[in-house]
Amino acid sequence: MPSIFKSITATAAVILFAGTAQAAEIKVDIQGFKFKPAQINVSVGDTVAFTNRDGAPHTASAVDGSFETGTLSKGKSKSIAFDSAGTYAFFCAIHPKMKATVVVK
Ligand SMILES: [Cu+2]
Repeated sequence: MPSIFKSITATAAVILFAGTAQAAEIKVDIQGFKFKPAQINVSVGDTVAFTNRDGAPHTASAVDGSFETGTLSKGKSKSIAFDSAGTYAFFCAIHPKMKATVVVK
């Protein structure tokens, strides 16, 4: 095989690998009036899927207003994409003592 062809194939493999690595979806459960986990570590471009496991309704609402799931009833999910690095504190707008943080790197 000509070496230029090998090189192109290797480059394509690297691009494919990088593409899949960036598309992660991180699952966060809201259960027992807590966000689990309470600190969510993600990479830029990842999506966080919030799912309410409680009978009570909850939200995941950014303190700085940058994201908002709206009210999630039992079993409902909402996915939020994080496209900028930073630390995003959030809480439940219905039960403000429920707090957690998304750290995007
Ligand atoms: Cu709540």
